[in-house]
Amino acid sequence: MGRLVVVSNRIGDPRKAAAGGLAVALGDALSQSGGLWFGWSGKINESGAPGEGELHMQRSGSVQLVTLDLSQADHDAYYTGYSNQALWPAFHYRLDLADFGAGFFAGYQRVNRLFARKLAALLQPDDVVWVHDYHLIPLAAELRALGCRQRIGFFLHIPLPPPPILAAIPGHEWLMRSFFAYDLVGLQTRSDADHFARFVVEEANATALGNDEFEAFGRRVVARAFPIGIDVDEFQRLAHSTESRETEAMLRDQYSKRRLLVGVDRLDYSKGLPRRFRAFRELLANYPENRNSATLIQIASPTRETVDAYDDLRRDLEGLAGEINGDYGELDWMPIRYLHRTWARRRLPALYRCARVALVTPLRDGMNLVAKEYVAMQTQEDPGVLVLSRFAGAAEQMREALLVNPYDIPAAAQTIQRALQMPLAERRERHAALLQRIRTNDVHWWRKEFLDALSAIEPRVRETS
Ligand code: ADQ
Repeated sequence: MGRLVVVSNRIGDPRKAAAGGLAVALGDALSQSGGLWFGWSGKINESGAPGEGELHMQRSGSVQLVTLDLSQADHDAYYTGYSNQALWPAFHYRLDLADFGAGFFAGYQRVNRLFARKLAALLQPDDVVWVHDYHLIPLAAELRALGCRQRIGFFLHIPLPPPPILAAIPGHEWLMRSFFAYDLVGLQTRSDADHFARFVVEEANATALGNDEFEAFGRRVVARAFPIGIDVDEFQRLAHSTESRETEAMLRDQYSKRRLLVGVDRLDYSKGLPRRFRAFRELLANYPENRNSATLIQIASPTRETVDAYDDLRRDLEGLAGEINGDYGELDWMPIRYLHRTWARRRLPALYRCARVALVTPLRDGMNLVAKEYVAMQTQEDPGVLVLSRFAGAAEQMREALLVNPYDIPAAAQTIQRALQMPLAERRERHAALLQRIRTNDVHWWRKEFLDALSAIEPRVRETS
């Protein structure tokens, strides 16, 4: 295989300790083959012209990190606008929250064209290009228009909704056609892959050729599920860090008489946080033995704060936490500890270890790595229980979790109660099965499966007309 070129909206420096599992896994692959990681620098040039941006190049070992500044207009239309106010809600089944402003779409196209122009100049003929996520769906089409014939793969980290929802997106024909400029499209789950297949066959008259291959618009594409995993070993190593050990000692001391439940999310409406808080309130109301005992620590990191829907959500959650603490709290016990901030990655293992139950209850999620991180951090001797939404991509693989419908609040409360009361033998049995699966299908497996599938595709035979 030639050089690996990874393209994503934001890039991670694989050598930085704070880098997450994804940055580590992609960094590994980039270092092995030598490579390049291309993305937005995170900087906005307020006086910059739309469709233009300055390039920055940096080395991290054998990996070249190339970033691009965006003008204010491009950032607002491409990132805040089309990516996060149109595609993100629509792909999470929330057409009611989607805003398809005309300026957004033009900005999305403009930035993808800009990325393609800058990237094409850096590509070598035998490079393998791996594009990530919904910000960059049309990138391959723009690269092909500039004459790039390299193998190009795409991975969608968020869900792909069923055809009736996709068909409601203005310009969906163009969006779906963009997928056919790739050689390989990776999705998180079999059900996402099934939505892709149904959509292209029903709406784009694609021919299903078998083996997950489709032909339309004079090109062929393979679309298949590659469920993303975590770096189990890296995460377990983090648990030995000084910060993690100190945090664990502090939590065990502070909460020695309580039963801890944990939630760790970005503060996003897809994560189902208000319903989670309501289910927790129902638990306290219906199962009084949990009063003065069960404590939910909810960490919700701020994201996309300029988008109104996120502001409404923040206010909702603060109100709910205040109400529940007011109704049920005691002088020496607060039912909900709600922290609206990012928790240092090195301290996450401690939180997972101390929690008897993890609540991972999104209304819709591509995968959800917190579910896997929680399982990785439990001890075999005395593992905690994962309560997992059936609408998280992770539910397809993690059947031994307690699966819940987050819309059914009384049933969710009942499931949390069941998790809190689960006998040790059952906890061990479920945990062993889950741990084995997340170990086998970890992030290194995911990366290898995807890149092997991409390498197996011969680019010259992809064009059918
Ligand atoms: P996210 O929506 O960000 O990712 P998720 O998979 O839950 O969702 O989390 C990604 C990482 O962020 C995890 O490693 C987690 O520990 C960390 N994280 C989340 N909240 C945090 C907090 N408050 N403080 C500190 N760290 C926090 C998108 C998709 C997911 C998909 C991933 C990967 O939306 O469905 O699983 O990409 O493909």
